[in-house]
Amino acid sequence: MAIINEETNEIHLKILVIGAQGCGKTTNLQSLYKQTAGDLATRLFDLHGMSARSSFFDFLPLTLGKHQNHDVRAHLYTLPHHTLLPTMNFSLLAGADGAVFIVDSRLSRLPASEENFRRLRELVRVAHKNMNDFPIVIQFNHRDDPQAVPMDALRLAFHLENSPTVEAVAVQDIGTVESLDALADLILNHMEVPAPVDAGLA
Ligand SMILES: Nc1nc2c(ncn2[C@@H]2O[C@H](COP(=O)(O)OP(=O)(O)O)[C@@H](O)[C@H]2O)c(=O)[nH]1
Ligand SMILES: [Mg+2]
Repeated sequence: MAIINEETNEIHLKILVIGAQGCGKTTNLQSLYKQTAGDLATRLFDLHGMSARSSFFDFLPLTLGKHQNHDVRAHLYTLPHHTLLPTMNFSLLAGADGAVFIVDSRLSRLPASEENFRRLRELVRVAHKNMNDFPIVIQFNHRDDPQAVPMDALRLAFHLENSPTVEAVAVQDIGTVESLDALADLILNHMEVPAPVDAGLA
């Protein structure tokens, strides 16, 4: 769940980046890291140097800007595809504020993305009971592939009510920041934020 620290006027969001193997989860985090590195509060990990660990999961903390006079900090986690299973990820998902679900647009990867989408819906139902309570942005990545499935077909296959969609080419930094921004907006717009401590001075 989001944590609001009223002493430091910070909001901490926990965001999952999920999708089938090879869809671009790590690349999304690398792209976000690259584009926001100047604003990073903490540089805990060098993502380029953690290929061994990234087979388990990736983690990226970053600062998103201000919301109602609070600094918004996001903690992004990616999960490898094979752990997107009810038993292992129930608590991770239950504690998350939202997710970017990445669809791999390549034709040959469609079955894997569809299987992941099915599992995601199952997990959300178990953890949150109602899909509408859990903000999800659907990112269609690998749009530069010559075999990319047309967007019309993808939008039909991967549709969630209230979920914004973003087209992306994560290796070219296209759509990565946009996806995170869209998700942060969804989460923050549904959150009750107390007046900041220094509101009187602002
Ligand atoms: N051409 C292209 N390659 C991409 C794109 N996104 C990721 N990749 C590449 O696809 C491979 C798998 O990406 P990765 O982020 O490791 O996938 P993960 O398994 O979901 O973490 C890597 O070689 C990336 O450089 C994209 O939009 N276009
Ligand atoms: Mg990865």
